[in-house]
Amino acid sequence: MPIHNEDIAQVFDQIADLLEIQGENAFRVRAYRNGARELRGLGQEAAQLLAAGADLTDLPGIGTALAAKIAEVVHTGTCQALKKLERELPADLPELLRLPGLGPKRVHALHYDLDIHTPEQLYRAAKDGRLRDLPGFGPKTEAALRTALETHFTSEPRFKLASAARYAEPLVAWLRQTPGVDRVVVAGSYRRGRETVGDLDILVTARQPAAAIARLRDYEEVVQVLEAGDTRATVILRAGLQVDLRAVAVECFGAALHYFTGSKAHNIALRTLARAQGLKVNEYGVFRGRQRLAGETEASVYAALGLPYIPPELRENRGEIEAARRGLLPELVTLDDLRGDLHCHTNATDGHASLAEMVAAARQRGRDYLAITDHSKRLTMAHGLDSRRLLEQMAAIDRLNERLASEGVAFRVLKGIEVDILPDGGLDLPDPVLGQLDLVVAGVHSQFHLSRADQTRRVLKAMDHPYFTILSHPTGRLIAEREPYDIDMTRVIRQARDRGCYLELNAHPERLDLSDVHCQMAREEGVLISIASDAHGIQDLDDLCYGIAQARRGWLTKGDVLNSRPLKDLLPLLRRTFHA
Ligand code: DGT
Ligand code: CA
Ligand code: CA
Repeated sequence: MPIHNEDIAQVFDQIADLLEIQGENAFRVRAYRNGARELRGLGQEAAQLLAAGADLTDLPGIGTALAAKIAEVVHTGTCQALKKLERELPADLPELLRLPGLGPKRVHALHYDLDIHTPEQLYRAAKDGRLRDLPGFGPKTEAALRTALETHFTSEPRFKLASAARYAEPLVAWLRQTPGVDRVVVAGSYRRGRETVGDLDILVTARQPAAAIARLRDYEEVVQVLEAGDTRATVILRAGLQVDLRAVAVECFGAALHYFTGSKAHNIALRTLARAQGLKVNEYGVFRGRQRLAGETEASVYAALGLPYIPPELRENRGEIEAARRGLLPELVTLDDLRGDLHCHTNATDGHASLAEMVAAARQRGRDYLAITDHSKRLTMAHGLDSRRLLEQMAAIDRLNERLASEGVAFRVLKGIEVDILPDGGLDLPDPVLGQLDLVVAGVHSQFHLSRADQTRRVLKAMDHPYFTILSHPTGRLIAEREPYDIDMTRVIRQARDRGCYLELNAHPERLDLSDVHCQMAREEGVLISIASDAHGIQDLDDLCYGIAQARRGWLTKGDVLNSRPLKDLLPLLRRTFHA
């Protein structure tokens, strides 16, 4: 297996976490975190650079120690320094880091002050009220951990869609190479584009199903075979992800694909509709009595019930069957519909590619525009821009645009900022500066715990601001890590409608914020959505595909998406018609 930059970055992140848990000095910890960030933003594979004889210490943030470790991981697949740290600390300790609200500093306190190193011990301590007095904890954290641990013990782990894709894609490619295998499709929640996936449900058609099953068992990431029959198997991959494989007959493929794509709620609703027509639907087809009416394709299954094809992302029993019956299904937005990206960072703040590199990468991806929206000054950790530095960046963008125009390139760099929304609803930079930008993306980055009334008031007030254009990551949630802040989204959406501004669907795989349901609400109110990467490096520009999956689940059409507009139509939309 080739070693990807992401694999090495994960090793560095783990080292940084373990060092921080041990209380190592911040400088060393940061070196590994920077190294991980650098690797993720690198335009090429480190393994290829090494093979070409490149000196990795030429990369920013990579010194001799890190370069040696990159080479070690590339050549051996492991890292002795990480192994050593893992031996020094209890094996279950890193698992605690996955709990919401627990970073290395808090895990350090749990380990060294209370000798806690398993989720079970932590749960007992939370129940006994022993956590609240630890430094950095309090009664609120203690209660939140207790709730989180209760679900931790009762629920299976779920994988974020992007992470499931990292395992699914090479596995599908592997299965496709089986002689006699024709179709290989991942069904289930993965195909519906859900933000997290419990397991992978793979369907194949094959001349000899046994060959496909054998090929799966041979896959080098399979660590456990739970079940293997003639036409189906269940295995566990090294990452802990379960895979269900089923071989089905060609003439039933559509019916099986439909059945195993789900959702269960959609399937049940569809079967009810079928029964009312005297029909029966199962994984083999659509039947009237013993006569089989359809099943070779999914479209034939829907057609037999008198319905148009319903895209997988809509199959959640949230009104899609009724809409299909009435001919009111939306024509869902696609990745090709996006003309540009309205949220990204450069190394002027916490990004790791330069302005020129980000622009070149966006052009390479066939986009027509890219808005540069670095952080504002209040985010000191991210080295946020003050007025002076922002004006300098704007001048640099003007020069870059002039150069592109003189070369006859039809691409526009838009001048923007991701300005901090202050706790009182003010914006973190003065109007005379904001007014010179093409757009102002504004977001909440602090005080997540305000009451619902205060948080809502804060955001509504910010939107009253004459230069406010787009609300970034509107609820602040991080999937499986941080709950959304308590905010009245109905009022936020109506305010956006009334004030002529927009909401972002942040496509970062850990955010996917707006949720699908809120996208649907925004669409109903006629509020346009910006599907934005929030890229902090070149590779992140590709995350738009996850935003598209979420947007489709939220019923969005091309017309509902701000950045589906060509530049000439976009620019007037960015100019606010409302003035406070
Ligand atoms: P997940 O894996 O938890 O993210 O969610 P799914 O939707 O992939 O669910 P999974 O893997 O349990 O099952 C895959 C599909 O198989 C599911 O979406 C619909 C279908 N299915 C599973 N069990 C049932 C059932 O009891 N009734 C019906 N109608 N369909 C089922
Ligand atoms: Ca599944
Ligand atoms: Ca399954």
